[in-house]
Amino acid sequence: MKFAPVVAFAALAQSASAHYIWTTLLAGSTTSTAAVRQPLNNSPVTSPTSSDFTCNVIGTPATQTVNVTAGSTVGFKLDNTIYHLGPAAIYLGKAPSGTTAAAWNGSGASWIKIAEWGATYPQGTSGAMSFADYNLGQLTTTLPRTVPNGDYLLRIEQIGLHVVGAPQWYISCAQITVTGGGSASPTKVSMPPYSASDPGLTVSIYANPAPSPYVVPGPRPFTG
Ligand SMILES: *[C@@H]1O[C@H](CO)[C@@H](O)[C@H](O)[C@H]1NC(C)=O
Ligand SMILES: *[C@@H]1O[C@H](CO)[C@@H](O)[C@H](O)[C@H]1NC(C)=O
Ligand SMILES: [Cu+2]
Repeated sequence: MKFAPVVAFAALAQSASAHYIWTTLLAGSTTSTAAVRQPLNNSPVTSPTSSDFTCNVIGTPATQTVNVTAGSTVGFKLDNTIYHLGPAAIYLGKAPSGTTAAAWNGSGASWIKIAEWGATYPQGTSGAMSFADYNLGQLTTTLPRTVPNGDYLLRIEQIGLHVVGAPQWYISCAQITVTGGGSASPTKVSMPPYSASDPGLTVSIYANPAPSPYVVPGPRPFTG
């Protein structure tokens, strides 16, 4: 009985340290923290309608924009491993002509999804649904070869669904310049690309049997 407060404190400390930050851009052979708009802290964004949904609460602005050849591997490295069950996605947003990645805030219908990590079946050993990104420390994909040259924000989101009805978004944006691209013009969306009532957000990951099929929120990825 008298140890109960100590146990409660330990549990709180563990849940706080279980948050995480996408600190590092991986782009071809380049690794950069300076190209990432560094989040203020590891607290998640808690609503798609938050003004911080596009690029998180910025603590330190990016000081670099990294050149990336279309067709290269791009992604982000975490300061931890993905601790909360839920999907992840990488989006690519084109800075409007006449502006730069550094100057753009991500507004407007400028975004495509280029990768997603969804549910894996059957259920994980914890009794919850399992997800393809769970426990990983970095997520990467191929920058589509056919996207036009120019300045872009590369944005990652991992959505913790561990508290049913209260999703947590772990988001970062990095500034890149694409070279060697093409002339594709895939359909673009604005941020947020879905609403809080999306079934991919309201799902109970603890339901047994696991809900099926699970659809990652947002459009399907463009792979060029
Ligand atoms: C990106 O490429 C341009 C054009 O080749 C070059 O001028 C610039 O220095 C490069 N930027 C970086 C950060 O390497
Ligand atoms: C983002 O930039 C657009 C265009 O410059 C501007 O209209 C909008 O108010 C900005 N949004 C925020 C949240 O700063
Ligand atoms: Cu957490």
